[in-house]
Amino acid sequence: MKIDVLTIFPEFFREVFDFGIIRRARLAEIVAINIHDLREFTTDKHRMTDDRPFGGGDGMVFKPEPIFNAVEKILGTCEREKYAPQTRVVLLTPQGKPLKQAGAKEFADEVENLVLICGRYEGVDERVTEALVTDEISIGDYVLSGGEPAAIVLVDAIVRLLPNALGSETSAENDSFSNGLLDYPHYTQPRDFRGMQVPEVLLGGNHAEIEKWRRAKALEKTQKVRQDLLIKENS
Ligand code: 6GU
Repeated sequence: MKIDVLTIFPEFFREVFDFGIIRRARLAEIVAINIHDLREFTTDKHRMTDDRPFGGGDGMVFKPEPIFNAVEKILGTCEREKYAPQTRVVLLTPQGKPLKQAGAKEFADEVENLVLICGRYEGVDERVTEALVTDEISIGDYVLSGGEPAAIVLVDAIVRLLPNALGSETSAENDSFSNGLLDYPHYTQPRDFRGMQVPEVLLGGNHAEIEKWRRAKALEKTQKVRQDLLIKENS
């Protein structure tokens, strides 16, 4: 998968993709991630990426031109209808569709070329959404000052699901959400830590009993903190 990120803060991404699973996936050429400075795609003297909103109101709005120029350079076209297959242009915005594990999985399974536009809270010229964007995504019901942290979250959620991104010692199958439940509790050495004991069932080696216990704990946890996961079908 190739991922191109459009941002006014390229420095924000300087080291975040240099660690752990994402680093390994990049080195193994499972994914290539390119960060683009939107300012490089401006054509005016002051290299302005934003301007005041028509109709008045607070805040600044991203101008369409730098974003169109950037997408045209990256994809060879700025007409959504002419994108190559398996290409998606995502606008990160609090107005987007909430990101879920199933959505990340769909991207990992189907997308070859991913362009991420980091919006800003005040907004992006609507013509970007109309002509370029295939998906608008939000990472949750709270406000971030820009789409950059959301782009990092989205990249992480997708890359770890790409084939061979996780080592054989880890697996995405048992992750929270992949089965509609939160994960079960984990314990490691020592058995007795400051008087706190590892549950007896985990020490016995009875794998059927261990599975049963884990399932019960996952359900209990989900019941307690995320009842919505049990009620609606939105893994
Ligand atoms: Cl994608 N962007 C911003 N600015 N705020 C958010 C968000 C995105 N998702 C949740 N809040």
